[in-house]
Amino acid sequence: MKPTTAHVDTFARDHLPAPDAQPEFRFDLPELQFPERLNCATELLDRHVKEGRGGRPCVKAPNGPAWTYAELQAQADRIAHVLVEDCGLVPGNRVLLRAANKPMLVACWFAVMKAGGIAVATMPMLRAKELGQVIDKAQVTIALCDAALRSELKAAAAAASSTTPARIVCFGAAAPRRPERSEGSDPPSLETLMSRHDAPFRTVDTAATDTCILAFTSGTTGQPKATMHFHRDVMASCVCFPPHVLRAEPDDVFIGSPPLAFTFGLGGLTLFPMHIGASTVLLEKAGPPDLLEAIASQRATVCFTAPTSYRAMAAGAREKKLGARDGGALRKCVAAGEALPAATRALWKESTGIEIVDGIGATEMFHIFISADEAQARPGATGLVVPGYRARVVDDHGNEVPRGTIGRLAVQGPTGCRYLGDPRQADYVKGGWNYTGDAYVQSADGYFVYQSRTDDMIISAGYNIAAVEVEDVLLRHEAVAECAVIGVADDERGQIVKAFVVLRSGQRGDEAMVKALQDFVKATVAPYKYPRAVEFREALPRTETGKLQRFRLRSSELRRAP
Ligand code: 3UK
Repeated sequence: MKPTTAHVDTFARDHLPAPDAQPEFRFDLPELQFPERLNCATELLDRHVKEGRGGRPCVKAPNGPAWTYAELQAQADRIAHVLVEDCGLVPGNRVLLRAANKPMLVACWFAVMKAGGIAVATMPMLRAKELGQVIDKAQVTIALCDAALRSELKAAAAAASSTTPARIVCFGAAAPRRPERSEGSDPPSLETLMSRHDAPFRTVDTAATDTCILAFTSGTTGQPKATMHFHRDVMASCVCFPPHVLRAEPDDVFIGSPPLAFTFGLGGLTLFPMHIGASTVLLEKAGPPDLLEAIASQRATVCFTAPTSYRAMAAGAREKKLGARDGGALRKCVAAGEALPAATRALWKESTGIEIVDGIGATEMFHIFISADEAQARPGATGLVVPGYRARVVDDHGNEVPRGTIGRLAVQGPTGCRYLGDPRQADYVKGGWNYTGDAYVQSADGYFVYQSRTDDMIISAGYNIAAVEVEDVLLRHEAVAECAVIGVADDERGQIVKAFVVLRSGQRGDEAMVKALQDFVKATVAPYKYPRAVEFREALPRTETGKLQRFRLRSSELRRAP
């Protein structure tokens, strides 16, 4: 009989939360019945080649390589050989990946999967301090790094207290001018090592329950948390939201902004297209202007990005006629990461004809678990529970509250929270349910309406005020480019609503503008929700994944208090 794991290095298994601290996993759909042995690289990559689709386009960069499925497989196979034969990887080892979104990062990711390793992808923007925390926490032994990003990683590896210092192999360096001299001093590049291997690599026969990625949570304060996901979880993410809500086709061309180190990006820009044999365009720079340009030039059809990015692209999208309605190629747009304001949904629809597919996901849950397709979309609501998941709104004791009542969101499904050796497991998972930290209201007909992070609800003079609702109103004002609303301490009212506003260019942030915005809110929603304080900013603090960092706005308020 085969052992229940292919891992020789048992680090991940040894640091799983105790069984009773884990959520209950549910496999309620026929497509969620996974075999005991499962490797996601076999399913997402090798299978297409084996079944004759090797010549189909798979992954490209606008100014870089364009690989078919067979070509990506050949690259991944060479890298897997390098990992095993040159770097000594054994199944279960953690491999840190550091690069902007590009085909070579996807090849490295699949190489790790094929070799039975555990991918620890990192956001390109991370600095040595954060990378050091990742190396220590994940006990990284090997790192594959874009040469352009190597200096911070080298500094991190040198400073890390990890007992097994990471071996760093770099790729993508400009060809050295005098190769004969640099060969001696620098370790060989990944490309050099790859050129010595051209045999196919036999994908390791991993267990469905072997951990294959450690995904670090983004944007929070304090010690980073690493979530653990199995080969089975990766495949589960491909058979819930994508076929039941997104419904993309093999001829679709995916594009978007989230880094592949963020599970939103990994799913939307690699796993989901590859599961159906479609293709994906990866952008190293994917700010709104770059993304807009690339959607047009690549004739992309499915886009994954954050709500603010849609808002920032709306005018350009109309000009460039991106939407299928206007003769463009774009036909499906997914927003996640934070609440999609109804104003942004409406703006994007006017500009492109496309109804955005909103979806809430989380690093802990791997991907989207509440969403709505174009036909079911309801402005201001996230949507309905995605097939394969269960969700409910509960009180502080875990009891479901009546429809229409605000409470905590609790979720169960085929994926769920497993923090790597972390006592905070008990904050996210209670009684078998995952608590995402979001406050929601469920409508009588089942729609989930986002209210706030559970710690973001503003309570002013006894009123519950959801920050996103006030933001949505402000975004409808013509002078407002971006905004964020928080509660700040107030002697008289407990808290007051404060808005941080980024104005459109040409608008003046003066007293008259403050008054205009306040009056606008009072005229649109219940007047008690208006922002008593308004501050104009050049920009708002965001994570690399585009998520607003309200805690940074809150802490800037605390520091200013007398
Ligand atoms: C918030 C949303 C309202 C919410 C993610 C899709 O964002 C992702 O993962 P993170 O771990 O953050 C999770 C938290 O972000 N959020 C995400 N989407 C929405 N709030 N409406 C939404 N549509 O607070 C959630 O708890 O960074 C999103 C897929 C994979 C992901 N990792």
